[in-house]
Amino acid sequence: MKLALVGATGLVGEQMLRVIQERNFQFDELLLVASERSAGKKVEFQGKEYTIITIPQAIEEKPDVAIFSAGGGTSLEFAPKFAEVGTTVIDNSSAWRMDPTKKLIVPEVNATELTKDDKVIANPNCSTIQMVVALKPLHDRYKIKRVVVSTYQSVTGSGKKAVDQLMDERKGVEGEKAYPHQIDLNVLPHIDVFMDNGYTKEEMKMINETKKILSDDTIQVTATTVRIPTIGGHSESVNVEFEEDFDLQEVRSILESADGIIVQDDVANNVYPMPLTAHNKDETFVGRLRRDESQANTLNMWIVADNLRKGAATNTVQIAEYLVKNELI
Ligand code: A2P
Ligand code: 11C
Repeated sequence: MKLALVGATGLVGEQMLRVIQERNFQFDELLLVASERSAGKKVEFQGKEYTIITIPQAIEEKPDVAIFSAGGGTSLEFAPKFAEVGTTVIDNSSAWRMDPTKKLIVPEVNATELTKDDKVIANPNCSTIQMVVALKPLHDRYKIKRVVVSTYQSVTGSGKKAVDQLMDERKGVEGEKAYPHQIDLNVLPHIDVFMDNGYTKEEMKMINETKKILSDDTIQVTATTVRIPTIGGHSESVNVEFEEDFDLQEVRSILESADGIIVQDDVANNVYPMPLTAHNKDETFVGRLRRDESQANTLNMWIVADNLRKGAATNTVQIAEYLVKNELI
């Protein structure tokens, strides 16, 4: 198995290497790929020194799997070129997600859709992934009618430049800006670009990707996505209206037995999910489970996950693990 990591020097790429090591994902050969700027640089991984190569060099090597985390433009241009030489691409950008010919996969939810013919597989947006992990088992039992979500998202979702902006502002030093405003001691109701309908692209991703992953266009979703000065992970306040009524104890036990979820819900002892405690973890954490007393059949919950892990690197590596395990590459 020849594995290529495209965007190996980025925040998600670095996290991919950690996840590959921790999960002991097996490969025979590893290609670390980045832009011309990084080509030739040395990176140490599992006691071995690797030299960063460029995308054209990696295509010549015809890897079996290429995990992409190098931005949408790079994916649009190069994922098909890898596919042409027989590589299965798992792409972390938004480039292919809503393409009807491409699968949008969260392993706990819909990995069984994958076949040998899927040469470009899309990894969803981080804030969508953690939400659908929690929604899926509840949707199966009570059928979701409508979701209202507000997010509290980590600066790590915007890449290295944004983490530097937060840290520079903390230290009071001038530096490059990833956001149009100060982020330290502030909250920005603005993630990605604004669209004609007044929503941001991040909000539209949550709306459209959720329907595609759950294979149900009838689910109504509305979202407000917000950047906060934290680095551990994304948090979400999620209000879900079901077709059928639920029992809160049953909701808790469904979530407790679902794959990839840890329920942290003991308010008497101040136990609930937080970015600080979800940081560097692969699971999705769910808490603050309570009935919405203003409306029938409606649940409130709080969902937190490390956006660079389950929201990106972990989900992608899990897709690769599924492909290997089911002999789809
Ligand atoms: P590089 O470090 O050489 O710029 P982040 O989102 O954290 O900034 O990371 C982006 C990642 O995508 C980096 O590894 C970056 O490499 C890589 N990248 C950006 N543009 C290209 C490109 N045209 N070809 C290959 N890798 C790219
Ligand atoms: C953020 N969700 O937190 C974004 C980052 O479509 O993969 C990931 C963007 C994407 O800013």
